[in-house]
Amino acid sequence: MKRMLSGIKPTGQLTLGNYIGAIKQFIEYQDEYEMLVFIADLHALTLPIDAKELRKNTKDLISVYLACGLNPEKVTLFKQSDVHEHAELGYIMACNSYMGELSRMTQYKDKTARISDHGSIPTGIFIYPTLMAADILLYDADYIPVGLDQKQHVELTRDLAIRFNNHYSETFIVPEPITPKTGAKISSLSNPEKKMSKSESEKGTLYLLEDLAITRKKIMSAVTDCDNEIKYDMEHKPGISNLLTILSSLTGKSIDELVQEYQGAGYGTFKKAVADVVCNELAELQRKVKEIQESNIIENILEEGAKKASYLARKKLSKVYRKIGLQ
Ligand code: AQP
Repeated sequence: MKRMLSGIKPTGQLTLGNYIGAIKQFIEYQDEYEMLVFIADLHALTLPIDAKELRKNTKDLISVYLACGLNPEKVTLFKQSDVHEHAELGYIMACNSYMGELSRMTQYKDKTARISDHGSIPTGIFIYPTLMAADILLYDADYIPVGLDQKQHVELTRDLAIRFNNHYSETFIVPEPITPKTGAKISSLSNPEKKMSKSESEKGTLYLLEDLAITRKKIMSAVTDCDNEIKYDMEHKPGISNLLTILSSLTGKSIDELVQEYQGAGYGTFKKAVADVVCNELAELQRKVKEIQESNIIENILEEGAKKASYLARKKLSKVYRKIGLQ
């Protein structure tokens, strides 16, 4: 069975972008692949985060994974910081990478551009992709399901794996990214040119666990154009195209079908339809999250997951140590 791995960082409240671009894919693939899904809590430290908030986000993230249908009997679910080999191989990957290639990463450029002129840029943002490469290569993952924003990091991981294999002999599987056909990039509702992000504007971001009256309000006031025609055109009508993508991802209907269905309906009716579908899906999700958080199953699941992941990680890291002369 081929292996698949992915993770999300608990940097803030999870968004509909994380759900459509990542989590929904994990659920689809869990029967087909041997899956490892982790909480990328070390990655959450790349920008300053309060300890209490990190703990809460971590608990919410594992609850969302379970509420969405990730089955711990099939999927190894664990916390990155519980498996110390991630940080160790991360260091080796940093030594195996070049400053030039890391500074070309789009996410690094975007995130540093957002830090004010006076702010210092944390080193963690710079070496984020080398830790991510370690996350992937530790487990010999064949496929990495990601949204478009993370594809470049998987490509760098491939380069690092090939470089290491060439230098020290065959050690790592070279992974391939998988992006969803629809929903690989969900945009902000208030600025559809930009990605919907945990750390972006609250008005443009739909949070999975927020009050649904607020969710509905944000969708009804999503930025669109003024020609009132429901049509997919990312360049000229990014707002409506984004809403079509969201609706298509959640209903399973194709964009063409939806365009036909809402022809002549007007933006108000269309937005209401999107809001109904999103709110129904999130209401069910929120109900399950509450149930899981009241049930005390989380600790056991993470403990079991960490044991399984550590076993694999230890074996791989020891092979790496032998190759490079540390053992
Ligand atoms: N807007 C999005 N559309 C599609 N996929 C998305 N993902 C994130 N945003 C979108 C996918 O979610 C997974 C986990 O992402 P992450 O939290 O580890 O990192 P990120 O991509 O940096 O997510 P955010 O929400 O933008 O976090 P912050 O604001 O903290 O940087 C990945 O597979 C990602 O592609």
